[in-house]
Amino acid sequence: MAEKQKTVSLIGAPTDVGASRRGSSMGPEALRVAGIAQALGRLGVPVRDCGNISGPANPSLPPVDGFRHLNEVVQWNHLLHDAVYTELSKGRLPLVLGGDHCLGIGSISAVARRCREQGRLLRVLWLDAHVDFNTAAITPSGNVHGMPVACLCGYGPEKLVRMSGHVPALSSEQIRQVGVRSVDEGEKRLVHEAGIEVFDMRAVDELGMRQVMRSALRDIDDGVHLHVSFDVDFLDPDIAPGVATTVRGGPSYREAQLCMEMLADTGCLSSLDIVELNPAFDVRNQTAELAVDLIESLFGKSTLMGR
Ligand code: B3U
Ligand code: MN
Ligand code: MN
Repeated sequence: MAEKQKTVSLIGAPTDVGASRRGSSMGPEALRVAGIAQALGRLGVPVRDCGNISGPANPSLPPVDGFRHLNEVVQWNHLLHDAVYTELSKGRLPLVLGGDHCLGIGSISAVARRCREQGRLLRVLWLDAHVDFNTAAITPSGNVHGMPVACLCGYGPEKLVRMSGHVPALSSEQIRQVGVRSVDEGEKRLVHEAGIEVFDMRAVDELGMRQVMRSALRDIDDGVHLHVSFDVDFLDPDIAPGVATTVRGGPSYREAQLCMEMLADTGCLSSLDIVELNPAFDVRNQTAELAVDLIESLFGKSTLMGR
C-alpha cells in the first residue's frame, strides 16, 4: 500500500511530441475511461484528478540535430516538472498519466529535486522493453522518448539535463530497469559505461520475476522514495497491443502482476508514471484496462489479504 494513505494526484500529460508514431496523447483519457480513479477509490486510496496540463501541439516534423521536437519536449517537461513538484510539496503522490516517455524527464526531475530538499533516498524502477538511453549522437530515430534515462543520468541537452536543478538528476545506482529486450547498438555501450543495472528478459527467463524483483528492490526499505516509471510496452504485446513500439517476448500477465505486487510490498511507492499507452493501436481499450488492473496491484490490491 502506498505510504500512509497519501492522496493520489492524477496529472494528465496528453502529448506525443517525443515519439514519431502519434497517439499516446490520448493515453490520459483512455486511462480515465478505463476507470483509474474509481479503481484506486475502491482500494480506499483518496484520489484527486488534477486534469491535464496543456502544452504545445505536435508539429510532426523530422529531427533537427538529432532531436525531434526538442523545444516542444522541453516545454512539456517544464510544465510537468512544475505540476509534479507542486503535488509532492503538498504531500501527495503524483500519478502521471502519459503521454510518451519523454515525460519521465520532467516527472523524475521534480521527484529528484524534492528528495534532495528533504534528504530522502530516491530509487527509480524503470519498467520498459527499452533502456531509453539514446543521445542525439546515437539515436536511430531522433525521438526523445528513447532518451529520458540518458538525460536523467546527465547525457543530453542542457535544458533537459538541468531540469532537477542538479546534474545528473540521478546517479546510476538510483535506477534499475526491468523487462528490457530492445537496445540499440550505441545505447548498449552507453548504458554499460553509465553503469545502469539492467534486468533484461533473459534475467526474467533464467531467474524468474520473483528473483529479479528481489534483486532490483534489495535496498528499498523504510524512508526510501520509490518512483516507478511504467512504460506500457514493458508488457508482452499479446496482452498489451495498445502501444506504438511493441516488442515481443515481454512479461506475461502473471509476471507483471507479481512485479506490481512486489513493488507494493515495499510500502515505499511515492510517485508513478504510466506512459506510452497508445489508444490508436489498442483494441477496445483493453491495454488501458490492463494497466488499471496492474495499478490496482501496485497500490496493494491482493487476492486474499486486506481489501
Ligand atoms: N530505441 C529506439 C526505440 C524506442 C525507445 N523507446 C521507445 N522506442 N518507445 C529509439 O527510437 O530510441
Ligand atoms: Mn519502451
Ligand atoms: Mn520507455
